[in-house]
Amino acid sequence: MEISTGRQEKMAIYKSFPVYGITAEAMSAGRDNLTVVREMLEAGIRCVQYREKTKSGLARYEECLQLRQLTRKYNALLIIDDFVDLAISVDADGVHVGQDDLPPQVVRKLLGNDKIIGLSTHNPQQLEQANMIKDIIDYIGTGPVYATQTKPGAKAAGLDYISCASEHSQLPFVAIGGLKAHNVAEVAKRGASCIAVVSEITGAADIQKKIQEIVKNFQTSR
Ligand code: TZP
Ligand code: MG
Repeated sequence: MEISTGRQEKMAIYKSFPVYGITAEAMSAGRDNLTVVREMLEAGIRCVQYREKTKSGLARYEECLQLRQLTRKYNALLIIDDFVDLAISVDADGVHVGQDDLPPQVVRKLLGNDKIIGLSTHNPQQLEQANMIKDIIDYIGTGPVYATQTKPGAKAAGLDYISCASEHSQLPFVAIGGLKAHNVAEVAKRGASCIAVVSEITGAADIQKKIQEIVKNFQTSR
């Protein structure tokens, strides 16, 4: 399958900032997702994933309609975690799926060729499988790097998995899991060029300042 210009343009936006933002309203110090995402966008984040697993379908839809308007204002991507129907309904830029979600090939059929697809991977075998479908998906997630409360039950993949992705991934990858301002330098040293930081950002008293700190610590070690 040929990579469409729509997908290429979206991936150029994805690559334009080193921090990938993800919503987690339950870890947002009482603020709603719209408020938190606005702060992320003001700080320069250009790729926002909507990840809300327990809200109702209607609540997710109404919230994503607002997030779609907001992300468009900033020329930023809106990626939906898990729910392909929601992504289509709000004209999001793509979908992020895990190993136990709809297979990427099926997601690609449903979304068409202009949207981007991200796939979570947790070990070298899954990374090799992602390489084999590199014309179907656009990027992979690699982690959890460290243990995290944000994804209960997930076992840490460790820093060595980031080195492995740097060496072997044929797709852009975003390191995720337990990343904080104080440890992103380690991940940069293993060759990552993009990091997803969830609770450290959503829970920060000053979100913009926290993002600046993360970017500074990450960039100086690359
Ligand atoms: N996938 C792997 S770890 C994770 C996801 C969605 C959550 C990471 O959250 P945090 O708060 O940055 O550790
Ligand atoms: Mg999922």
